[in-house]
Amino acid sequence: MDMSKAASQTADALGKGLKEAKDALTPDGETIPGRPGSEPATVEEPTEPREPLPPKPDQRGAETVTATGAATEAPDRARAQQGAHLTTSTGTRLRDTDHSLKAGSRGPTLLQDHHLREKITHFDHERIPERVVHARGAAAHGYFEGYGTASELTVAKFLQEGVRTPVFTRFSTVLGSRGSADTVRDTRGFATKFYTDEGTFDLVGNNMPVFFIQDGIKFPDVIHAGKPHPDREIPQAQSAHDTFWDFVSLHTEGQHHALWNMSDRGIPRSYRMMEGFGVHTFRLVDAEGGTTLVKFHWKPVLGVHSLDWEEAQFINGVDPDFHRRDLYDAIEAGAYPQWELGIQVFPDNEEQQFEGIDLLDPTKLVPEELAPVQAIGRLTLDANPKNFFAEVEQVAFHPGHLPPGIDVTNDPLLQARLFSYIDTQLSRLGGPNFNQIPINRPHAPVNDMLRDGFHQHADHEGVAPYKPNSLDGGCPFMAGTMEATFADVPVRVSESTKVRENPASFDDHFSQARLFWLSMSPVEKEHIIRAYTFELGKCYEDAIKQRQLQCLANIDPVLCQEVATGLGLPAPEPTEPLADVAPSPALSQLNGTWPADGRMIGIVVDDTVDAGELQSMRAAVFGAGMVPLVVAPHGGEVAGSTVQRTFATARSVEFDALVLAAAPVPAPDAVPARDAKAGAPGGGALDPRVSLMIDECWRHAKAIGAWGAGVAALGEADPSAATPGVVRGDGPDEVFAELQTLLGQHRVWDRFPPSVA
Ligand code: HDE
Repeated sequence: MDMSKAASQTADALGKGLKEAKDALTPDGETIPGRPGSEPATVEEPTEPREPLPPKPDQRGAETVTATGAATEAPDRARAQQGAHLTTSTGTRLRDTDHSLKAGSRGPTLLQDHHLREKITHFDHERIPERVVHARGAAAHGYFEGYGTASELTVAKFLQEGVRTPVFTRFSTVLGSRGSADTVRDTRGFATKFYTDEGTFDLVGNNMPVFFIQDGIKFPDVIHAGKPHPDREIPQAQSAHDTFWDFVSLHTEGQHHALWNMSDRGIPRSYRMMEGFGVHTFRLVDAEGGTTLVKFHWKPVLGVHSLDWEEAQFINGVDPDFHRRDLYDAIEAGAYPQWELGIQVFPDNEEQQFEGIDLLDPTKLVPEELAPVQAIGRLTLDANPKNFFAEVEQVAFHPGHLPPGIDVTNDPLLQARLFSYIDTQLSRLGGPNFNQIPINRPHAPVNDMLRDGFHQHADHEGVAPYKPNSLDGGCPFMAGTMEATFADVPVRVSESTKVRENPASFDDHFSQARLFWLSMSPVEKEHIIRAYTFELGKCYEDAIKQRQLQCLANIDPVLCQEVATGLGLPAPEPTEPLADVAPSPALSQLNGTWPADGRMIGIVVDDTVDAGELQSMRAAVFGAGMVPLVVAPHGGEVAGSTVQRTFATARSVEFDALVLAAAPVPAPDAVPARDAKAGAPGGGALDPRVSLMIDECWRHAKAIGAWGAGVAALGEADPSAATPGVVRGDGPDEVFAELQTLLGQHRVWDRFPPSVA
C-alpha cells in the first residue's frame, strides 16, 4: 500500500476542510448556527399564499432514486410538500383546519367530518417503535472518497482511488430511549451507510473497539441488564445501577468493554471527536479471490476528546440535545466533520489469530503498535437532514449489507447480528419493504424477486418473480463470475461436532482490560477511578460492589484500591495472576494537538465593552473556524454585536473556552428568587452568574482568557484562577492566540495534578 500518498491526501483534506469552514464563517453576525427556518420569522402572521420555503442551505434529503435504485431527474424537493395551499392527503384544497364540522357552533361534532378524522387518525399513528437499542441518535449526509490504498486487498469499488460515494452516518447512544439525554456515560454507535454503485455497504460500528459479549446469544442479557429496571423503569440511559453491575461482574467477559465505558470514551465531547470501530474482524476479497482479515477504524481529524464527568451531568439538564446540536451546528457553520477510514491488516490463516490474539473474539482488540492502522479513505459529513423522522428515524442499517469485496467472519457476535438487523426492522418499520424507504434506497439497480408486502413502493412488471422461468424471458439472470458480484468466500469449515461452547482462547477476560488500564495517562486513570466510584456508589447492593471490586482486583490493584477507598469497602486480593502485558500508547487520547474547528467560545461582555475590541475577538474566533457566542446582561445588541446568550440563559457547559471582555456588575435580573444561579457566591461587584460561569469553566479544565476590564473579573470570581490555562493579556488578539494553543489540546488537564502514576 502507498501509505505516504494516503497521508498527503489526508493533509490536503484537512487543509480543505478547514478552509471551507473559514470561508463559511465570516464575521457578519449572520453565521451563528441555530436559526430555525430558512427565512427570518416576521412579527405578523404571513397570509399571502406562496410556495413552501426551501430547506436551509446546510440541509439535504435522501437522493431521489426510485424504490428500485434507478436515478431520477427529480429535484431534491420533489418529495417535499407541494403548492401554496393546505390540502387533504389526497390533494384537495381546504378552507378551514381550525374548526371541526359541528351541528351548530356548540356541537356535537359530526361523524362525517372526513378532514377531522383524517387529521386525527394520522396523528394517532405518527409514532413507530423506537430502536430497541441505539434509540437516541443524530445523523448527517456526506461522502466518502477512497484513497485506492486498499486496492490490492479488495475489489470493493468504493475503496478504489478517487471514487466518491454518497453516505449517511448515524451516531447514537445505546441504552437510552429516543428522548433521553445525549451526554450520558455509554458506548456510542457509529453507523455509516455507503450508497455504492455495487450495492449498499453498512459499516455498523461503535466508538469502542470491543464489546461486552463474545456470543450474540447473550445480547438480550446484557441489554436487559443495562436498560432501566423493569419494575419502575429507572434509571434512564445509564449504567450506574445494580442490574448492569450485577451482570458484568458475574459475566466477566464484559469487563474489558465496561472499562472502556468508565474511561473518558464513555462521555465524548462531540460525535465529531470520536473514533469509530467495526469491532469484528471482517474479510476483504481481492480480484483473484485471495482474502485478508481486517479490522475497520474511523480516525477523527479533530482528535478524540471528552467531557468532564460533572460537565456531562450538567449538560444532561441544561442541553440534553448537546451532541445532536453540536453535529448540526458544526455542519451548518461549515466546519464539516471528517474521519479517515483505516484498516488493521492480518493474514487470513486457519487459526485466525494474530500475535496470540483471537481475531474472532470481539472482546479483544489488536494494539496499533502490533498492527498499524492504514488509511484507505476519507469521510466528510457536509449536510444536515431535512427531516429527522424521514431520514434519521427510518434509516435501517444491517451488517449483512455487504458489497463485492467485503465479507464477514465467524465471529459469533457478528453471526447473530446478521440475523438481528433485518428482523428488528420488521416491527420497527412496519413490514419487509424497509429498503424502499427513501433514505434506505440503494443507488444501484435492484432486481430482487422479493414481492408485495406492506408499503410496497415498487411497481413490479412481469409475471414470473421466480427462477428458473421462461415467461419473463428468464429475467433476472445470475451474475456468474462477472465483476461486481458478491461471492461468498469458500472458507473451509472444519469437520466439527455441534456444541454450545466457546473456544478456549475466549476464556481470558482480564488481560486486555489490564492492557487498556496500563495504557492510560495518569489523568485518564483518575477519570476512570472516579467513574467506577460514581457508578458503583449508585448501586444499592454491597454484594454487587464487592463482586465488581474483585473484578477490578484482577485488572489492577491500584484501580481496585482507589475505587474501594471511595466506596468505603475493603480492596480484595486478585484471584488470578495479573497479566504481563505491554501498554499500547495509541489507546490514550491525550497524546497530541488537534484542530479546534467548530468549538464554541463564550465571550462575556457588558455595555462598557469596546466595540472594536469585541469585533476583533469575534473575527479571530471566526477566522479560526470556531463559533463566538456573545454573553451579556441583556438580549439584543451590545457594542454593535448581537447577543447570543444572556446571563440568565447561559451556562458554562455550552462553551469550550470562556473569554472575559468585561467584569459586569450584577444585572437587574440577578435576583436569586428569579434565577437561582444568581445565588452563586460572587465577588460582590461581579454578576454572580458570571462568577459561576468562570468557576465551572475552571473546574471543567477549560481555557479562560481575559483582557482589559475582564481581568478584574478573574480576581473577583476565584483567586485560584491563577492556575494553568488562565490567560491574561493586553488585548483580544494576544488572548485569543494563547487560547487557540490551549484548545489544540482540548482541555487544560494539568490544572489538576493526578494522584496516581
Ligand atoms: Fe447492534 N443492534 N446488535 N451492535 N447496533 C441494533 O438494529 C444487535 C452490536 C449497533 O443507527 C438494532 O436497527 C445484536 C455490536 C449500532 O440505526 C438491533 C447484537 C455493535 C446500531 C441490534 C448487536 C453494534 C445498532 C436496533 C449482538 C458494534 C444503531 C435497531 C449480536 C459493532 C444503528 C436496529 C442505527 C442497532 C442488534 C451488537 C452496533 C436490535 C443482536 C457488536 C451502531 O438489530
